[in-house]
Amino acid sequence: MREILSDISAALQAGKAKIVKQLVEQALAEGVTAKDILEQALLPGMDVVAVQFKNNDVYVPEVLIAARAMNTGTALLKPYLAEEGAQAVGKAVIGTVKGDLHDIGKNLVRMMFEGKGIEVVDLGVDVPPERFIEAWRAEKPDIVALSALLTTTMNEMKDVVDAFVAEGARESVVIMVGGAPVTEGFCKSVGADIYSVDAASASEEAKRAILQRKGMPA
Ligand code: B1M
Repeated sequence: MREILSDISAALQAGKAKIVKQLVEQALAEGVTAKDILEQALLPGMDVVAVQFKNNDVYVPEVLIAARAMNTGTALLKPYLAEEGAQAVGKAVIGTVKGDLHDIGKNLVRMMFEGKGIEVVDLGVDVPPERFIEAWRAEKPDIVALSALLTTTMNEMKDVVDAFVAEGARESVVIMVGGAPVTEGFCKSVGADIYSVDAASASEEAKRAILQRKGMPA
């Protein structure tokens, strides 16, 4: 099992999406769990790319193809990350904030939400505040989930919170924030409700918040 996990990680680092796909399918067929594939192959593979990027050993094009390979791999895990018989508990609107094109973490949060039975409307990346408001009007979600990976774009989260205040809708949604530069203190400072460090805890917090809103036992 270790060997196939390190092969998946190596293929991801090399940006070989087709090979990642084949190996992830093979690992699943061999009984390796989706959680192990995510936590012991895909995420560590992306961590290696992140360090190389930071050190200028690789550049945007290489990172982009590695990111595509990562998204190909995680998409295959989606059905396996869903909880057995998870019932629809509520609805979330999710997006990466304006100016930010990073979507791997946001996609993981979406998958984990879906795994908890939360219906997700995914607005994609580079989403301006007014688009979150439009989605709120159309979808009436319980949760609005914001992702940001850049120190320059995390401040957009405040603009989204402010847009909900201006709309008179702030009390009608739970606003969750996350992404590498985001912290609990930042969450409080922009007036959001919940900060989560990773996708798994975000989905647990989201489910708890939805059940609480509906007065159901968490
Ligand atoms: Co970008 N990039 N990037 N990049 N990139 C970072 C973020 C950076 C830290 C790399 C570095 O220099 N060390 C740096 C930001 C520095 C800073 O702001 N201080 C950076 C930079 C500078 C840039 C560009 C400006 C580079 C350039 O053009 N010169 C540019 C900006 C483009 C833009 O957005 N406008 C850019 C571009 C790109 C690519 C397009 C090449 C690619 C993105 C492709 C894609 O997403 N489809 C990319 C990538 C892949 C990265 C790194 C290497 C990896 C990010 C990632 O996907 N990690 C990243 C380095 C790093 O993070 N160490 C980097 C894996 C993912 C699973 O983790 O997204 O953190 P993450 O999600 C986590 C948690 O944060 C959390 O859950 C996940 C884990 O379960 N989470 C949430 C995320 N959202 C959440 C929401 C929640 C709760 C939890 O609730 C709602």
